[in-house]
Amino acid sequence: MKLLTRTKKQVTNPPNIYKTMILGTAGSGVTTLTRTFIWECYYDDPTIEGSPVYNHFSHLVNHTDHQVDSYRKRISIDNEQVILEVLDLGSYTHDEAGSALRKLYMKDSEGFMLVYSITSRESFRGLDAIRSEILDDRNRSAVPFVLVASKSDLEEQRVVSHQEGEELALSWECPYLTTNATIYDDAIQGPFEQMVREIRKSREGAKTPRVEERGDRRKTRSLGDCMIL
Ligand SMILES: Nc1nc2c(ncn2[C@@H]2O[C@H](COP(=O)(O)OP(=O)(O)O)[C@@H](O)[C@H]2O)c(=O)[nH]1
Ligand SMILES: [Mg+2]
Repeated sequence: MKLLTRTKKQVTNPPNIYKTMILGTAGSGVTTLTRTFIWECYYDDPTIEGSPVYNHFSHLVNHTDHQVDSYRKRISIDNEQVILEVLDLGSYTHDEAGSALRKLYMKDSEGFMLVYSITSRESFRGLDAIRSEILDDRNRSAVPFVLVASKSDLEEQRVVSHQEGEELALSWECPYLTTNATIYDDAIQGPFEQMVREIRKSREGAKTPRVEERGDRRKTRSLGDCMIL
Protein backbone atom coordinates (compact mmCIF):
# COMPACT_ATOMS: atom_id res chain seq x y z
CA MET A 1 0.00 0.00 0.00
CA LYS A 2 2.78 2.36 0.99
CA LEU A 3 4.59 1.79 -2.28
CA LEU A 4 1.44 2.51 -4.25
CA THR A 5 0.89 5.84 -2.47
CA ARG A 6 4.44 6.95 -3.16
CA THR A 7 4.21 6.06 -6.84
CA LYS A 8 0.97 7.97 -7.13
CA LYS A 9 2.54 11.11 -5.65
CA GLN A 10 5.38 11.05 -8.18
CA VAL A 11 3.02 11.11 -11.13
CA THR A 12 2.22 14.67 -12.14
CA ASN A 13 -0.08 15.36 -15.03
CA PRO A 14 1.54 17.20 -17.91
CA PRO A 15 0.16 20.72 -18.30
CA ASN A 16 -2.82 21.17 -20.57
CA ILE A 17 -1.91 22.62 -23.98
CA TYR A 18 -4.15 25.29 -25.41
CA LYS A 19 -3.63 25.97 -29.11
CA THR A 20 -4.64 29.46 -30.09
CA MET A 21 -4.30 31.79 -33.02
CA ILE A 22 -4.11 35.58 -33.04
CA LEU A 23 -5.39 37.43 -36.10
CA GLY A 24 -6.05 40.91 -37.40
CA THR A 25 -5.53 43.02 -40.50
CA ALA A 26 -2.05 44.50 -41.08
CA GLY A 27 -0.95 47.02 -38.47
CA SER A 28 -3.59 46.05 -35.88
CA GLY A 29 -0.94 45.23 -33.29
CA VAL A 30 -1.14 41.43 -33.42
CA THR A 31 2.62 40.80 -33.34
CA THR A 32 3.30 43.45 -30.70
CA LEU A 33 0.60 42.15 -28.35
CA THR A 34 1.85 38.58 -28.73
CA ARG A 35 5.49 39.45 -28.16
CA THR A 36 4.89 41.79 -25.23
CA PHE A 37 2.99 38.93 -23.60
CA ILE A 38 5.57 36.25 -24.46
CA TRP A 39 8.72 38.32 -23.92
CA GLU A 40 7.32 40.12 -20.89
CA CYS A 41 8.58 43.45 -22.13
CA TYR A 42 7.71 45.89 -24.89
CA TYR A 43 9.99 46.53 -27.81
CA ASP A 44 8.85 49.41 -29.98
CA ASP A 45 9.00 47.62 -33.31
CA PRO A 46 9.09 43.86 -32.95
CA THR A 47 8.92 43.48 -36.71
CA ILE A 48 12.50 44.68 -37.17
CA GLU A 49 14.22 41.34 -37.16
CA GLY A 50 17.96 41.35 -36.66
CA SER A 51 17.82 44.17 -34.10
CA PRO A 52 19.62 43.59 -30.75
CA VAL A 53 16.35 43.16 -28.86
CA TYR A 54 14.97 40.82 -31.47
CA ASN A 55 18.14 38.73 -31.41
CA HIS A 56 17.96 38.55 -27.63
CA PHE A 57 14.51 36.99 -27.74
CA SER A 58 14.62 35.21 -31.09
CA HIS A 59 15.05 31.79 -29.46
CA LEU A 60 11.50 32.21 -28.18
CA VAL A 61 10.15 32.59 -31.69
CA ASN A 62 9.63 29.43 -33.61
CA HIS A 63 9.59 30.40 -37.27
CA THR A 64 7.78 27.90 -39.38
CA ASP A 65 7.67 28.11 -43.14
CA HIS A 66 5.38 30.67 -44.72
CA GLN A 67 6.25 33.40 -42.17
CA VAL A 68 4.16 31.87 -39.43
CA ASP A 69 5.50 32.57 -35.93
CA SER A 70 4.55 30.23 -33.16
CA TYR A 71 5.12 30.81 -29.46
CA ARG A 72 4.63 28.76 -26.33
CA LYS A 73 4.34 30.07 -22.80
CA ARG A 74 3.81 28.19 -19.57
CA ILE A 75 1.54 30.14 -17.24
CA SER A 76 -0.83 29.59 -14.37
CA ILE A 77 -4.44 30.47 -15.10
CA ASP A 78 -7.03 29.98 -12.35
CA ASN A 79 -4.59 27.74 -10.45
CA GLU A 80 -3.96 25.51 -13.44
CA GLN A 81 -0.54 25.31 -15.05
CA VAL A 82 -1.12 25.52 -18.78
CA ILE A 83 0.97 25.73 -21.91
CA LEU A 84 -0.42 28.37 -24.17
CA GLU A 85 0.49 28.10 -27.82
CA VAL A 86 0.00 31.25 -29.88
CA LEU A 87 0.24 31.29 -33.66
CA ASP A 88 0.81 34.60 -35.45
CA LEU A 89 0.22 34.08 -39.14
CA GLY A 90 1.35 37.54 -40.15
CA SER A 91 -0.85 40.13 -41.77
CA TYR A 92 -4.19 38.99 -42.97
CA THR A 93 -4.66 39.03 -46.72
CA HIS A 94 -7.35 37.55 -48.87
CA ASP A 95 -5.12 35.92 -51.45
CA GLU A 96 -6.10 32.34 -52.16
CA ALA A 97 -2.75 30.67 -51.42
CA GLY A 98 -2.52 32.43 -48.07
CA SER A 99 -6.07 31.54 -47.32
CA ALA A 100 -5.57 27.83 -47.97
CA LEU A 101 -2.56 27.79 -45.68
CA ARG A 102 -4.39 29.74 -42.99
CA LYS A 103 -7.23 27.25 -43.10
CA LEU A 104 -4.84 24.42 -42.34
CA TYR A 105 -3.52 26.24 -39.27
CA MET A 106 -7.02 27.31 -38.29
CA LYS A 107 -8.21 23.72 -38.26
CA ASP A 108 -5.51 22.91 -35.73
CA SER A 109 -6.38 25.80 -33.39
CA GLU A 110 -8.90 25.67 -30.58
CA GLY A 111 -9.38 29.37 -29.90
CA PHE A 112 -9.01 32.63 -31.80
CA MET A 113 -8.07 36.09 -30.63
CA LEU A 114 -9.25 38.73 -33.09
CA VAL A 115 -7.47 42.07 -32.78
CA TYR A 116 -8.32 45.50 -34.18
CA SER A 117 -6.78 48.87 -33.49
CA ILE A 118 -8.97 51.59 -31.96
CA THR A 119 -7.19 53.96 -34.38
CA SER A 120 -8.26 52.13 -37.55
CA ARG A 121 -11.80 51.59 -38.75
CA GLU A 122 -10.50 49.37 -41.52
CA SER A 123 -8.99 47.00 -38.95
CA PHE A 124 -12.36 46.86 -37.16
CA ARG A 125 -14.31 46.19 -40.37
CA GLY A 126 -11.77 43.56 -41.44
CA LEU A 127 -12.58 41.26 -38.54
CA ASP A 128 -15.90 40.02 -39.95
CA ALA A 129 -14.16 38.43 -42.94
CA ILE A 130 -11.57 36.82 -40.68
CA ARG A 131 -14.24 35.44 -38.38
CA SER A 132 -16.24 34.07 -41.32
CA GLU A 133 -13.19 32.23 -42.57
CA ILE A 134 -12.65 30.67 -39.15
CA LEU A 135 -16.28 29.63 -38.91
CA ASP A 136 -16.17 27.91 -42.31
CA ASP A 137 -16.25 24.16 -41.77
CA ARG A 138 -16.97 24.54 -38.07
CA ASN A 139 -19.94 24.27 -35.80
CA ARG A 140 -20.71 27.95 -35.22
CA SER A 141 -21.46 27.68 -31.53
CA ALA A 142 -18.36 25.69 -30.67
CA VAL A 143 -15.63 28.17 -31.62
CA PRO A 144 -14.01 30.12 -28.76
CA PHE A 145 -13.28 33.76 -29.66
CA VAL A 146 -11.89 36.77 -27.82
CA LEU A 147 -12.20 40.27 -29.27
CA VAL A 148 -9.36 42.68 -28.50
CA ALA A 149 -9.28 46.44 -29.08
CA SER A 150 -5.58 47.32 -29.21
CA LYS A 151 -3.61 50.56 -28.83
CA SER A 152 -5.76 51.86 -26.00
CA ASP A 153 -2.93 54.31 -25.18
CA LEU A 154 -3.70 56.17 -28.43
CA GLU A 155 -7.02 57.52 -27.15
CA GLU A 156 -6.61 60.85 -28.98
CA GLN A 157 -6.42 58.95 -32.29
CA ARG A 158 -9.44 56.75 -31.54
CA VAL A 159 -11.87 56.25 -34.43
CA VAL A 160 -13.67 53.11 -33.21
CA SER A 161 -15.73 53.74 -30.09
CA HIS A 162 -15.72 51.55 -27.03
CA GLN A 163 -19.43 50.95 -27.56
CA GLU A 164 -18.86 49.62 -31.09
CA GLY A 165 -16.36 47.11 -29.73
CA GLU A 166 -18.75 46.03 -27.00
CA GLU A 167 -21.62 45.64 -29.46
CA LEU A 168 -19.53 43.51 -31.81
CA ALA A 169 -18.49 41.25 -28.94
CA LEU A 170 -22.10 41.01 -27.83
CA SER A 171 -23.18 39.91 -31.30
CA TRP A 172 -20.36 37.36 -31.38
CA GLU A 173 -21.15 36.27 -27.79
CA CYS A 174 -17.50 36.53 -26.80
CA PRO A 175 -15.39 38.49 -24.30
CA TYR A 176 -14.14 41.96 -25.26
CA LEU A 177 -10.95 43.46 -23.83
CA THR A 178 -8.79 46.49 -24.52
CA THR A 179 -5.00 46.40 -24.48
CA ASN A 180 -2.00 48.63 -24.56
CA ALA A 181 0.85 46.44 -25.78
CA THR A 182 3.46 49.16 -25.15
CA ILE A 183 3.46 48.31 -21.44
CA TYR A 184 4.11 44.91 -19.96
CA ASP A 185 1.92 44.53 -16.91
CA ASP A 186 -0.74 42.15 -15.57
CA ALA A 187 -3.30 43.57 -18.00
CA ILE A 188 -1.46 42.16 -21.01
CA GLN A 189 -2.23 38.65 -19.80
CA GLY A 190 -5.98 39.42 -19.67
CA PRO A 191 -6.95 38.50 -23.26
CA PHE A 192 -4.81 35.34 -23.16
CA GLU A 193 -6.34 34.24 -19.86
CA GLN A 194 -9.79 34.89 -21.26
CA MET A 195 -8.90 32.84 -24.33
CA VAL A 196 -7.98 29.86 -22.16
CA ARG A 197 -11.24 30.22 -20.20
CA GLU A 198 -13.27 30.29 -23.42
CA ILE A 199 -11.51 27.13 -24.62
CA ARG A 200 -12.16 25.44 -21.28
CA LYS A 201 -15.87 26.29 -21.56
CA SER A 202 -15.94 24.90 -25.07
CA ARG A 203 -14.17 21.70 -23.97
CA GLU A 204 -16.62 21.28 -21.10
CA GLY A 205 -19.51 21.86 -23.52
CA ALA A 206 -18.12 19.18 -25.81
CA LYS A 207 -18.00 16.76 -22.90
CA THR A 208 -21.64 17.36 -21.88
CA PRO A 209 -23.63 14.40 -23.19
CA ARG A 210 -26.34 15.29 -25.61
CA VAL A 211 -29.84 14.56 -24.36
CA GLU A 212 -30.44 11.97 -27.09
CA GLU A 213 -27.36 10.08 -25.90
CA ARG A 214 -28.82 9.93 -22.41
CA GLY A 215 -31.86 8.17 -23.82
CA ASP A 216 -34.07 11.25 -23.79
CA ARG A 217 -35.80 11.85 -27.09
CA ARG A 218 -36.11 15.61 -26.71
CA LYS A 219 -34.13 17.57 -29.28
CA THR A 220 -31.15 19.63 -28.09
CA ARG A 221 -29.43 22.63 -29.54
CA SER A 222 -26.04 23.77 -28.32
CA LEU A 223 -25.54 27.51 -27.86
CA GLY A 224 -22.04 28.39 -26.72
CA ASP A 225 -21.55 26.81 -23.35
CA CYS A 226 -25.25 26.30 -22.63
CA MET A 227 -27.55 23.56 -23.77
CA ILE A 228 -31.04 24.52 -24.91
CA LEU A 229 -33.50 21.73 -24.26
N1 LIG B 1 0.93 53.04 -29.31
C1 LIG B 1 0.80 51.73 -29.55
N2 LIG B 1 1.37 51.21 -30.64
C2 LIG B 1 1.21 49.90 -30.88
C3 LIG B 1 0.47 49.04 -30.01
N3 LIG B 1 0.48 47.81 -30.54
C4 LIG B 1 1.19 47.88 -31.67
N4 LIG B 1 1.64 49.13 -31.89
C5 LIG B 1 2.43 49.60 -33.04
O1 LIG B 1 1.67 49.42 -34.22
C6 LIG B 1 2.51 49.02 -35.31
C7 LIG B 1 1.97 47.72 -35.92
O2 LIG B 1 2.08 46.71 -34.95
P1 LIG B 1 2.29 45.17 -35.31
O3 LIG B 1 2.30 44.42 -34.04
O4 LIG B 1 3.45 44.98 -36.22
O5 LIG B 1 0.93 44.89 -36.13
P2 LIG B 1 0.49 43.57 -36.92
O6 LIG B 1 0.68 43.86 -38.37
O7 LIG B 1 -0.97 43.41 -36.57
O8 LIG B 1 1.31 42.44 -36.42
C8 LIG B 1 3.91 48.88 -34.74
O9 LIG B 1 4.65 50.05 -35.05
C9 LIG B 1 3.71 48.77 -33.25
O10 LIG B 1 4.79 49.29 -32.50
C10 LIG B 1 -0.12 49.63 -28.83
O11 LIG B 1 -0.78 48.99 -28.01
N5 LIG B 1 0.08 50.98 -28.67
MG1 LIG C 1 2.45 41.09 -37.51
